[in-house]
Amino acid sequence: MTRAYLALGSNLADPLQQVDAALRALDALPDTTRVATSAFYRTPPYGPPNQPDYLNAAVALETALAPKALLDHTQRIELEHGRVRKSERWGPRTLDIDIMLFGQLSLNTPRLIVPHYDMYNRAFMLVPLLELAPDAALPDGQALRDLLARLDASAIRPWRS
Ligand code: 5RW
Ligand code: CA
Ligand code: CA
Repeated sequence: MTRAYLALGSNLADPLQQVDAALRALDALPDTTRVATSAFYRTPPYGPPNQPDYLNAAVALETALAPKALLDHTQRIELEHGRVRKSERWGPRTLDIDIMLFGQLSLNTPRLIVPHYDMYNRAFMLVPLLELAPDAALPDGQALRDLLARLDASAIRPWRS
């Protein structure tokens, strides 16, 4: 069994409902248990401006799935929850599920890069992850709390404050 951490994001079509549906879909994955879920955070959009705030959260799974099988499932869940691929890169989306960490695995393939290629720059990924795993580290040993300390997390708030 491998401990994997996923990042969830939504900024369209009632993000709370989207993420709630995603959690139920993750609970239905074969050979996988959801062992922890972070609080839900309200985060300002990075990337293209003029899109709604995001709901971001993190989930810890114990899974016997292979990384690519887990990716197949998370992409299926995204599509089942109304995600439409738009031409605009990084545009708003109903549901985004990213694999942040998969045990201590490092993987760099065209379809899947683990750890998530930019998580160390994204407070909206690190804050929820560190809530679940304060001692989490990259496969090279870098403590994620040290990486977060370099970022500005001041705009990250509870979804409902
Ligand atoms: C593009 C992330 C540029 C950081 C992207 C960048 C988001 C988000 C995206 C999310 C928030 C990828 N996904 N903003 N922007 N939360 N707050 O999940 F610098 S698009
Ligand atoms: Ca993402
Ligand atoms: Ca994604």
